[in-house]
Amino acid sequence: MTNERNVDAVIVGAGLAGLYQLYRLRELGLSTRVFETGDDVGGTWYWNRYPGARCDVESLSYSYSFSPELEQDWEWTERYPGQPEILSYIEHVAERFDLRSGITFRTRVVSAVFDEDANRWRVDTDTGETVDAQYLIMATGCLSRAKDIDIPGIADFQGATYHTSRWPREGVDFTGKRVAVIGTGSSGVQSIPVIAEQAAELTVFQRTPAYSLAARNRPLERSEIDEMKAGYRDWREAQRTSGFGVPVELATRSAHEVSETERNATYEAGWRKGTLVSILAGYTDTLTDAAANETAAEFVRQKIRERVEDPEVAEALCPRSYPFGTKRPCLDTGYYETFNRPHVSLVDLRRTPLIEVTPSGARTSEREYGFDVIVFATGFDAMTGALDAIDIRGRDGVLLREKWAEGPRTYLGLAVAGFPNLFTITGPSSPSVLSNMIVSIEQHVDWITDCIVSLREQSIPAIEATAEAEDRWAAHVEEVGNTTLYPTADSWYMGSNVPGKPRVFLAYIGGVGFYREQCDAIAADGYRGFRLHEALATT
Ligand code: NA7
Repeated sequence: MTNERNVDAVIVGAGLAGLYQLYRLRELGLSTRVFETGDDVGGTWYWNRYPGARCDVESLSYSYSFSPELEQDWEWTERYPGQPEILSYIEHVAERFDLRSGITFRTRVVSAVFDEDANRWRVDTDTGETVDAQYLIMATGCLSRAKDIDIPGIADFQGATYHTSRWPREGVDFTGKRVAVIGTGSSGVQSIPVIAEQAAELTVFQRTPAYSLAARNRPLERSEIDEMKAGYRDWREAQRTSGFGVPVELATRSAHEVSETERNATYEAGWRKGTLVSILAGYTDTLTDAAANETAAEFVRQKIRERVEDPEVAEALCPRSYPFGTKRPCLDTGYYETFNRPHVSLVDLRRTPLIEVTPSGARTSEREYGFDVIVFATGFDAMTGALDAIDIRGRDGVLLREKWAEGPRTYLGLAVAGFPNLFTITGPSSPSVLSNMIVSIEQHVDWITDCIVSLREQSIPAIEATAEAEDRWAAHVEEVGNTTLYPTADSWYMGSNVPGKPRVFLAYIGGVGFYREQCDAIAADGYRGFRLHEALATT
């Protein structure tokens, strides 16, 4: 029923996380409402329809593992799945498990208030519905709220503007148009080559260059699909115990232990594999030692120089201001080669800053440009943006975003002290964006589901992280983060892409497998670090 007002659980969001959570709770026979802003399922893959949008994890790994039949039946066509194929997959899942019937679309949750006497959440939506639920499960995504675009003059621009994460369903025709793309993270790097195919002129505004690696995307061969399907269970297990949710052979040596020739041969082999981590995984210290990292960074820069004909443009495209891998690397198809095309140009905003958008284009410190269309590929208020956008009030009326004013604090990225019965799937301080998301999503959903089962078996009405456990987890996340180079970069992992956002490492780099062990041990230990509110009287 999608109109019940009093349910066991409300799930916010119908992307990969919300759908699987709905599936699991329904299995248990719990009454559930799911609210989704979009008019269909898909979350990230519903909204990010920009040309060239593609997952940077291989399709055979970027898929649900919970149903062996699903994993055998579904046929991926490409090594790296494009957005339309992923969305079809998610739609298939929704159809196959009859999930749409449990979702209220075109509805945004605007507030959720915890009632301490009843141990329940009151959830309000922008359509005026109020629903009462024992558990509130946030499946709102890590990269779902676009960052406010902080460039003056946008409102006066006479042409069309688009944000990559809110792309029109019907697509955009760039034929004959003078197009600007602002931003060169994954969304820019993926869309720029495709937009260049159509546009009359394309100008790319780059503030910080990405380290982008050639994806070597290709159709999947029958034999590799069959091989994966034959051993899928073992592969899934290896994913769950791996560092990043994608099994890789672990390095045993430091980059300093080998000669430059040997190092470059290792990097070359990684480059040929064409995965996000294949160069990073070459040596034990790529992400922990600045000098070791620099050897890999320079290898990638050299590849950029080989792909770009104009040496000046190539240098401008070479990242230098942060270590390789400390901002999520990109996987591209023809990105650098696009700058060899005569109608494509690069504006280096470090050299000539962007002053404003004008009615007819944009102005840098150097000159004015005329455009018909501006595409913003300017990124997200990652990890906390979607949660902060909702008025979530816990114990004593405390607002979650106020509690998080100095940076998010959670226990395991799953729960928050002062917010009983609230669960955050892939929340801040969990591996989430530092992993294959779908592996982390399944782990969190399974953990939350088991937790709910345990609470219900013991008639415990509420569970709440303790402030001490939360403090210890925050200290651990920070400590582990500080053993790496991640905190040295100005990245969205650190919150530093959003002006005024506290600089905190927003994800846990302890590794997917190690993290899972900790979560499981805490559950096995009677939910250590959580306060279980008194069992209900059984009389
Ligand atoms: P990202 O990776 O945050 O990239 C955003 C890009 O936009 C980045 O190059 C930014 O430069 C640039 N940017 C942001 N604001 C401005 C302004 N005001 N002026 C100029 N340039 C700006 O977001 P994506 O959507 O590409 O990718 C997000 C993740 O999705 C990605 O990592 C994958 O996991 C999938 P900056 O670096 O801030 O100097």
